[in-house]
Amino acid sequence: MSVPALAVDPFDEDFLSDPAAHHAALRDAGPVVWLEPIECYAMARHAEVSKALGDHGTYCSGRGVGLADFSREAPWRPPSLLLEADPPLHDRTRGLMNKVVSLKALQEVRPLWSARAHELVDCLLEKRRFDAVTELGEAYPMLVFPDTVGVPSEGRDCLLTYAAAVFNAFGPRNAIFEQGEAAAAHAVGWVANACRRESLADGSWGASIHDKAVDYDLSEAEAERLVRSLLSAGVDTTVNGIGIMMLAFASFPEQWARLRAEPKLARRALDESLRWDSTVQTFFRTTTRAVDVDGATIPEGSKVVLFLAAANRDPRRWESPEQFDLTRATSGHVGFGHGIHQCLGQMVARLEAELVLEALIPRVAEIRLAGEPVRRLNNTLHALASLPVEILPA
Ligand code: OVV
Repeated sequence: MSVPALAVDPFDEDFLSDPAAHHAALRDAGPVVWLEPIECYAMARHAEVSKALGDHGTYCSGRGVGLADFSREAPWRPPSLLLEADPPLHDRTRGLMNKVVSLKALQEVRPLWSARAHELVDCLLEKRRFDAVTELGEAYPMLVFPDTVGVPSEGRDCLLTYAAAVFNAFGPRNAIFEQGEAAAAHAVGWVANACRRESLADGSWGASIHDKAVDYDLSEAEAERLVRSLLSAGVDTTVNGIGIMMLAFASFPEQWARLRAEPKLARRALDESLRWDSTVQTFFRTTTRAVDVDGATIPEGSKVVLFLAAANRDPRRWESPEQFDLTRATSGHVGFGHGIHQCLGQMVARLEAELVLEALIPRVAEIRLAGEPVRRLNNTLHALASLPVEILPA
């Protein structure tokens, strides 16, 4: 059986401005399709995306999880020792990171992170109208995460610039990629310096990575690169995760009422929000052998783009997938990925979202859109530049 070919470029402005509008065509064309403009295989159905993510032996990460094949072209930056690594190296680095970003570590930061959420919500309530992207989605993670990782206070805006460039670099070298790269030159240097042991605060997660490195047979340079992973993956993802969650509640006011009636649902809100509109839209894998997908063959050494966001709205898997529904069983969503590379920071993301909601629930009766949401185009992230909202005090 042959693989259907589509003339779809998932990184052009039309696609990136409204990815969900294009996902059904990708899913309906077949379990695996060939995207002519980027010369790459693609999967957009939940069953195939989830299976590929779960089969890291066949679908490897070491040749990059963007369009660029690291065995043919130089990576944009030295590869991540987690994201862009396969076992056995990946298991060692992940083992270390699991000890740093642990349940215990999360329990320790919870009181401080909760206090920060309440302070921020106090300010927002006074304003009533604010930008839920800059003044909440960005502001909250920036209030808690950089301090916890232990990076220097000066110049932290570089974290946002850097993360945008990292996620753009998984796509082709289009205008969005080049723009991100140009803007990031200074940020790359700032981040490299922030990852050094001398730059990191004692007792921080970053320092803890350095402290544990010897036990995991990792050099200081490798420890620095693991700190870089926290800074690469921990900012723009949660920024947009919170932003999109606010958009979800503004778009489905009955779900805000439902949450207020049952505040315990706050712990599930981010997962359903990610299922509904996934911050990380795509990641690539490279096949390590010829693989049969439902009768079609993908050759060895092929790049395959996995549409996490399309899988999360696949009607073959989800009932009323367009509906944001806090009571839905979200287990199996691939917004945090699946398998050995599943998001290391998912507990961080869930905690941030939960604490923001916990602070808002008792005090906010309604969240209303106060203007059109504005998208920020990124080759990987479904990102918002602006989300004007008005909150009505309870
Ligand atoms: C999941 C993710 C995104 C971007 C960068 C990294 C990880 C990293 O490990 O550097």
